[in-house]
Formats: sequence, C-alpha cells, structure tokens
Amino acid sequence: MEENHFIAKKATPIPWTTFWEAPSNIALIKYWGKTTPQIPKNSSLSFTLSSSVTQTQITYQPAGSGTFDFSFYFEGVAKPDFKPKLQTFFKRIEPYVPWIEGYELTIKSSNTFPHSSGIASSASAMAALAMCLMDLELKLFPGMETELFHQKASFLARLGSGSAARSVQGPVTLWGANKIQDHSSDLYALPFGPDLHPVFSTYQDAILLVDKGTKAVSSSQGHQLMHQHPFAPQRFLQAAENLEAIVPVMKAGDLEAFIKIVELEALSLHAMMMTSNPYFILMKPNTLAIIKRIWEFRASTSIPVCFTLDAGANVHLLYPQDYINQVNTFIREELAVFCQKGQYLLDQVGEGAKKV
Ligand code: 2P0
Repeated sequence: MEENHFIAKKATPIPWTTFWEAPSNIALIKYWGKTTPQIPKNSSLSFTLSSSVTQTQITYQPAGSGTFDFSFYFEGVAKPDFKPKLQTFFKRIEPYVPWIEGYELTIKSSNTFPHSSGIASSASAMAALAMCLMDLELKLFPGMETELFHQKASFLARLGSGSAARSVQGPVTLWGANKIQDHSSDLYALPFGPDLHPVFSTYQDAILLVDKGTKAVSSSQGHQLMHQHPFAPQRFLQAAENLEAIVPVMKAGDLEAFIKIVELEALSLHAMMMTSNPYFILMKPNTLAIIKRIWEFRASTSIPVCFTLDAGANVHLLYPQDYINQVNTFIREELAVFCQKGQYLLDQVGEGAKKV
C-alpha cells in the first residue's frame, strides 16, 4: 500500500473524547538503522506485550477553522517539555489526517509500568496516541474497514516512533517489506497471522530491571550512527536472513532454533552499538551476569528460556507459559539479586491496543 492510500479528507470538527491503551513490544528481530521518515533499513519482528501499556485519553474540542493546538499531561501533570516531540509528530501526520485542523486537543497519558524503568515507552505511547486519532477518524468517516483502521494506526504510530508501528496488534507483528509475508510494508506492521504456533501466543516475558536510569545514548542517536557504520550493510543482510529463518521456526514452534536466532539478534544489536563511531555500551555488568545465569539454567534444566535485549541494560527473559513456575522461581531466587532494587516485571505476549 502507498502513503497516499492513508490520506483522509477534511471534516467539520465535532467534540469527542476517546480513551485507548496500547502495549509496549519487544523485538526479536531488531530494527536498528533507518531513513527518513522512519523507514527501516531492515524488517523487524516482535512480541506485543500485555501488561506494560500506555493509556491515553484525548478530548477533542472544536476551536475554529485554521487553528490547531494541544496540551499534554503525563500522569496528571502538565508536561510542556514533551510538546516539541509531539509537535513534530502532528506536523508529520497532518497530510494524512487533514480533519485535525480546527481542534484543540487535551491529551492525558499514563503508563502502567514504573516511570523511568528503562522500558522504552515511545512505542506504547505513540501507538496509544495513534489509536485515539484513528478512533475519531472512524467516527468522522464511518465504514472504514478494520484492516485499514489497523494499518493506518500502525502507519501513524510509526511516524511517531518506528517501533510503535509494531504495538497496534499482536501477539507477534512484522514490520517492513519482506519476501515472506504478503502485503508486507515499510510503512506499517502486520500481524504474523494464523500460522503462528500456539506456544508463542502465550509466551512469557520477564523484564529484569538492571538499570532504571536514563541511557547514555538514545535510540535516535543509535539509529543515526548506523549511517556511517562499517558493518551496517552486513548487519542489514543478517537481519533479513534471521527474519527469513525465524518465520518458519515460529510456525513450527521449534524452540531450540528460536533461542539461537533471538539471542544472536540481541547480541548483534549490541555489537552494532559497541562498534559504532563513537562507540558505546548500554549493557551493565549485571546484564552479563544475568545472561550467564540464563545459559547455566538452560544447560542444567533443559528448560527453553532465552534472553533478548532492548536498547538498554535490562534483560527480557523469554519462556513458554508451561514453565512459568520453574522459571519464576529461578528469577526470584537467582536473578532478582542482579536487578536494581530487586525489581522485575512479569509480562506476557498480548493482543495489541484496545479501547479503555
Ligand atoms: C526495536 N529498538 O526493534 C529496536 C531494537 C531498540 C532496540 O526500535 O527513532 O524508539 O523512534 O524510530 O523505535 C528503538 O528505537 O526509534 C528501537 P525511532 P525507536 O525495537
């Protein structure tokens, strides 16, 4: 589908309030490197999460033609410092939602996961915002097909933050033009589809909070550094190969192959960071200590746990629901000690954004 397919018409403003929540997601095949506007250099695939969500309410107030303004509150507090990022977002999406002219928006947002937990909230935040926008678009132009509704929501979310494209639907989504999936696109993410092996629709993700501070290098800077990266062409090829390899694995439920690809992707992402110029390291000593324990636990129990990493020090421990008791005991007894203040979040794969 082309961009112009997503261009809506103008409409007379109406008062309207809508409230949506959208989850965070964790990439298995990583997006790292992009061109303007948020076009990924390689396709990515992720688990949509369930409990880690952003809830966003928008009140749309008609405010006279030619005007557009908004105020933003995070967890009940006005946050004017978030305004520039949101302004950039609204400017980017304006051609696709021209009906937005003539409104004053009050945007109220909050996260269910702890503030500054080192969990990237841009994906859930931008996806929740996109759902609220699409909700009014559907009200103004009834009859839009559900598929188009989701694709445009993902398209708008992507223009806010690339990985947000993958937070609209679940339990597994794929973003980026690829050879494997029909109708795949760099413009929006699509659900993996009905061929997904059932083991993955209840997969568990324990987020081990190793470091809750602000990252030394932001994801935006990290993406930027891929432009002159000496290994970038090889990395984009590797990601494409890993995507091609993981798709049949996710249909077959082959956990041994799944683990090999997922851990390779996590460490390849961080290898890109460590070999950027300037180079940087987001892992902490406890990130490595946890990885070592996970490998030992897997070797000694044959329980198919594995890890992945986001752009940060936290470790996502992934495991099938069948092993929840053994793994949660392992986390409590052996891994919590490496987490900041012993904190971790138990989440699982979920179905995507929903109306509150
Ligand atoms: C991902 N990450 O696939 C990768 C892996 C982090 C590590 O997408 O600049 O916040 O908003 O498009 O989506 C983080 O980057 O970047 C990210 P922008 P985003 O999830």
